[in-house]
Amino acid sequence: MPGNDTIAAISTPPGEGGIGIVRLSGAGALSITSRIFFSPAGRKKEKDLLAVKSRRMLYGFITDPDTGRQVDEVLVSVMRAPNTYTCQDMVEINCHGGANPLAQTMELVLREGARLALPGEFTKRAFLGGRIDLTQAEAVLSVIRARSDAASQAALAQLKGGLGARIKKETGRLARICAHVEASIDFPEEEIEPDEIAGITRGLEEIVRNLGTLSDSYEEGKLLADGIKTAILGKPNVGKSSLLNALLSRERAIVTDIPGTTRDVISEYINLGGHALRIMDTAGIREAMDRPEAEGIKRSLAAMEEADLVLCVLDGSSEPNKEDLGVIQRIKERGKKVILVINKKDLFQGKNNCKMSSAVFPAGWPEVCVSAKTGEGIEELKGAITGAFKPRDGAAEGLLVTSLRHKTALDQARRELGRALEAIGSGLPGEIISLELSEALRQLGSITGEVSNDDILDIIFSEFCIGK
Ligand SMILES: Nc1nc2c(ncn2[C@@H]2O[C@H](COP(=O)(O)OP(=O)(O)OP(=O)(O)O)[C@@H](O)[C@H]2O)c(=O)[nH]1
Ligand SMILES: [Mg+2]
Repeated sequence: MPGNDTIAAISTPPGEGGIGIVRLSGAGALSITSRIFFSPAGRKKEKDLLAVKSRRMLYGFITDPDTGRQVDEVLVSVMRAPNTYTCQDMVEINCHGGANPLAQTMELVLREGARLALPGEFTKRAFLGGRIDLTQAEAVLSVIRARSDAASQAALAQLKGGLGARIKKETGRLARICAHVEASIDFPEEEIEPDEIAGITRGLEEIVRNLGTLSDSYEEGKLLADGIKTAILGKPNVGKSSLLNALLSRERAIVTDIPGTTRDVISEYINLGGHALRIMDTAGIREAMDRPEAEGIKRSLAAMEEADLVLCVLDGSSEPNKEDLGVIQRIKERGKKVILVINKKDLFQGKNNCKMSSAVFPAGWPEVCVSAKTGEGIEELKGAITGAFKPRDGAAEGLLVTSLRHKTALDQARRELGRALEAIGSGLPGEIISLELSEALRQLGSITGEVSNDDILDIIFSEFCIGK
């Protein structure tokens, strides 16, 4: 059960805002607030607050009861257990959104008996109170961090319990099979018939397939959650920084006609067709002229390593040289997903006059001609980028696994089930099969939190902000 001491935190981000919220949860949430809640004229509103119906707001002043000094004009909302975010009594004090009113209100709340909440502690209480499973608790963070419509949608589906329900469905099936196998161990006279063995095998194979579909969705889910990491690569002066600026529609990176202008990786987010793209402009790759340039090129290559997509930029107004071929070769060796961007289209008329011959391009690399200067072809390039990451048809029925923790547990469960299937195939005794099945159940239970331990919970909730 969650602790029932009363926790409090400033739940809104630091800085100035229209309102700022101090949030309390626990058995003392109402009584603590009632002691510092007064009317504008300085009358105690303790009774009003203690008697107010759930989900109502009251107007008043937060006031130091010892000195009568008013701290802020507020609206206080009251939510009574158990139908609240944390399943406990909750109070939210809507202050003015400035550092001082919030800090002073917080100070009074702590003085009256609340303690400062740990990161994610409100959500942890919702989980421990049984209102949400662990996948839903983790989804709260994903909703907060979503950088695109698609990421929000995936996070909301998980928040509503979609992933948890899918896992629980497979867990239920597996638990029934496990019980059946265990019955045959406890009551040897109830030996499993050969056609029942075939049924168990089919059932387990189906579970393995379903878990596999979920696990395979991770690649897509991760791209959604983290954004598609896109590195712009090429030799110096081909227009990489100009391309970044054209994609962002603002002059973010320095552009000059001197080769070797960009020294450091410049990373920005853009939204493309509902997807977030983390786009990295890099230093041009060539034999470095000095140490800073050499360091820059090292970073360009590191950006390529971590990229999900490489935009390989060439200058279509000049012949390819060995520097271009060097860049192409490096990208090819790493087997990266790539789009060839032939830039400076304004300097060549149509493909015929393009000096870049397709002969130097590796087979299968899609090409887009653009002018970073005039903006021509930029929309086509955006289409090519989103086209490269279209979701697979029918993948996990719209559900995406976005957490490595979930994928790891799914894969572990699949391995255990694989071993159980082998054991069945080799006619090994029920005890061994049951052991593998139990371990698979434990792995699935760790995803939803039916099986958990304090260490795992601490790791998960420590990523949250204080006040959520
Ligand atoms: N005509 C024309 N010039 C361009 C285009 N794109 C870039 N340029 C010019 O090419 C030169 C180099 O552009 P940058 O964007 O700095 O090139 P870069 O690849 O980032 O160069 P480094 O940072 O040195 O590696 C500048 O003079 C740009 O104005 C284009 O589409 N058309
Ligand atoms: Mg540059």
